[in-house]
Amino acid sequence: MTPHILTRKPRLRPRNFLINDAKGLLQQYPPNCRHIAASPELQSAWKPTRKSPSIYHRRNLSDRKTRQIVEGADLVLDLGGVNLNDITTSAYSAKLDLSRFITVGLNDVRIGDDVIAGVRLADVLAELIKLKPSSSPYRGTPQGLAPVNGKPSDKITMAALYPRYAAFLRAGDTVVLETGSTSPGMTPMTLADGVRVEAQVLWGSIGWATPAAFGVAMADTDRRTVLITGEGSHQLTANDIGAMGRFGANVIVFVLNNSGYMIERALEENPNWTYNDLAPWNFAQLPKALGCSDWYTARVTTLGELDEAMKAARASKTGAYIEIIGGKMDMPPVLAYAHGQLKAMYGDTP
Ligand SMILES: Cc1ncc(C[n+]2csc(CCOP(=O)(O)OP(=O)(O)O)c2C)c(N)n1
Ligand SMILES: [Mg+2]
Repeated sequence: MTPHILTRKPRLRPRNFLINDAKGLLQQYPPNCRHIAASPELQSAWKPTRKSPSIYHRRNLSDRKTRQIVEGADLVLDLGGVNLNDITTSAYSAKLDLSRFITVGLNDVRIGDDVIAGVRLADVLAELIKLKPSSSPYRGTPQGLAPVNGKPSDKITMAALYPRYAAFLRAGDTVVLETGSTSPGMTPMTLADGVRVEAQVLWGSIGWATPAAFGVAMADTDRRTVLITGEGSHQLTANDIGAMGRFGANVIVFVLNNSGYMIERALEENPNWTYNDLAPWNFAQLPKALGCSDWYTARVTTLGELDEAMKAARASKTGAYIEIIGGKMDMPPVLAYAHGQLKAMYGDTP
């Protein structure tokens, strides 16, 4: 039998405990049998770094081998109860056989039609972890970062931007990801060991990430907080940049300005529907207007400018704010895939 773990962010215990328990559990199986499938929240907390096991993201985000192993597993241990929807299955491309699932919910365990009630997820994990390991501990296969491409004079494309974000992030950073094209763009990226990721893709309420980054920065001043957001989401809560300045939170902020709600354009029949257009703010001027007079700010349109701004932001002792000008319909790969699958996902819309 080939066991796998499928899990999402449970609220029962601090997430790191559960991740560690689940990792411990995996150690009990031979290396070729240990793979993780996770929802966006947990994927982000458990990035495929050099030391961790390979992850089954959504089908079209995962490498072929991991995909084959998870989709062909005899048993999938689903911790928390994954909601299989258009986003989590990557436009319904995942081939997960639910009859092979054992779902350990917060308060019950489901195996086929049988429900065992009154069992807590944390308690089930605590017992499972006691099982005697059948092999030596897991050793991850080192995974490299995506190569950084493009000439300094090139316009900023998503193909060039996401590998740059990945290369920019380093141990000791906590990156906060906004809903929109940012999350599907960042989720497949391998990051350095020691980078923490915060996201709330399950609820996907836009505007969350800017104040969340403020809170994350205040909660742990030993780490550097990096916010990656789209400009549409940012417009809802950008006032919290002022709060960052007021309380001395030295967050590095990246705002992708792609002239509107791009993820909505990607997922709708009519991308140019007026709902997706925004008031054209001068984003790079916001920090000054909001009282962050000593922040580093930049508005970048080319890769050369972006690379320079990233260096300056990293060197800055105060906060930094970089407005990145992107294409109106330039999508990260997984979103581009979904854009081509609208009929399969949503059928014929009236
Ligand atoms: C409160 C709320 N309103 C609306 C939505 C629908 N929604 C999801 S993503 C998005 C657009 C995000 O645009 P932006 O932040 O500019 O990111 P982009 O996709 O353009 O990179 C919208 C409107 C939502 N998820 N939450
Ligand atoms: Mg946008």
